[in-house]
Amino acid sequence: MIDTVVAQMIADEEKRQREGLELIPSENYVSRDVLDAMGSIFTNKYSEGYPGRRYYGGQENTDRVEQLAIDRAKQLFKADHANVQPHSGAPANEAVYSAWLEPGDTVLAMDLGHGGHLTHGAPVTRSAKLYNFIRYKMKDISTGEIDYEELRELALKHRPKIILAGFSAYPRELDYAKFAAIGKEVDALLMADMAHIAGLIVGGVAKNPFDYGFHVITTTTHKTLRGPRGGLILTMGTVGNPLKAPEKTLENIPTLIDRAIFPGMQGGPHEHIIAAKAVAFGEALKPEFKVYAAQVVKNASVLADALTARGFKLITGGTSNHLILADVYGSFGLDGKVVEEALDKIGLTLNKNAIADDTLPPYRPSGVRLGTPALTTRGLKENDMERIAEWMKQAVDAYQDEEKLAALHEEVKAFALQFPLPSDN
Ligand code: DSN
Repeated sequence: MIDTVVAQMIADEEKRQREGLELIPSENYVSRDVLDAMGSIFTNKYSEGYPGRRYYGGQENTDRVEQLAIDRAKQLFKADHANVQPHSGAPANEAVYSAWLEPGDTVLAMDLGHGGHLTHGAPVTRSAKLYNFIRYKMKDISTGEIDYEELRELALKHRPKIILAGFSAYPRELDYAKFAAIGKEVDALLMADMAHIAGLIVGGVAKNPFDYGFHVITTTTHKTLRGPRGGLILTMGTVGNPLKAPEKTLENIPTLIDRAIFPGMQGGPHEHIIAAKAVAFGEALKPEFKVYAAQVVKNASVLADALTARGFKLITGGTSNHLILADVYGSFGLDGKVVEEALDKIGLTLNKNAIADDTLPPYRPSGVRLGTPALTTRGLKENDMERIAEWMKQAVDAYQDEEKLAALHEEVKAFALQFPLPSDN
């Protein structure tokens, strides 16, 4: 690389990733093929529109690569249609809202403090200013069970146009059949934001909301799905001409969403990222990906037990997916920021996170959130989880002891270096 300044920054980041252990549950390591596609010459091309219906010339290759990404995504999720153009998860969610709602319409979504995502109606977002978000919660924080009775009462009272199942900090599986029954009762669009667990769904270790009658799935492509940073919307229904406005019916959802993405919200799609999505979807279709997804869940379960044995109080009492939420304030009297910083110092990366009905503020919440997708890609197995839990406990105990933290950091580094990055191949 000629720009040595940026080259140095890239080299430093690679070193950080190589020498540390990545526990942020929304992060992962992509393959060399995914990296190569992202860095490909497709970045030079404008291609507004969709395959076969573009507004610029020279689309013989973009059409092929985008169609391949669409076909693979449909196969992975058993969907009627896929829009592979969303730049990331937030615009994917906004596109669904804009396709189906009028300003002032109501959405019933999971409370942010109980695991929901910012784009599910946090007051600071653009969507929350346009639409009316009502929130459902867990019934019992010790098990994580959603309060489906309250969810139904809220749906009957507020008649939401969308019922949204999905989360960014919830360690249990949702009961999609219950969501679907309630959605049917009030005639709502059933939307699932599966950004965190998309890789687990296609890997066969989490349920697919389409099997329960959901109409739309949104996801990012870079978390458990292990692709480039981007978004994806999957739909059931009839695919029409995106250049013509169809009637607003559930059957027309694929076309309504295509139109909401382009020309509604975005201009030229990022075809280099779409090429990388096609590569990642191809990888996720291979049998090895099922083995990976199963190992992610096994590792998370063992890590949750190992942390519990060391005094970490886990929200919902454990995990059924890739994600763990620990109440470190309740466990050790240290807030999430202190714990995040102590672990950063030893090369274990995770994030501070609010817990349900947190009494501490968002920048200094009671919890930390961690998970196993990236560790598993790196090749770590169940036995290694004990070691990680032990390092976490030692770092918490020694959070003010810089010498001890430095010694732990050396141990983590020596261990991490035994596991190559997938992009080394
Ligand atoms: N930032 C993502 C996560 O970590 O869950 C969601 O937007």
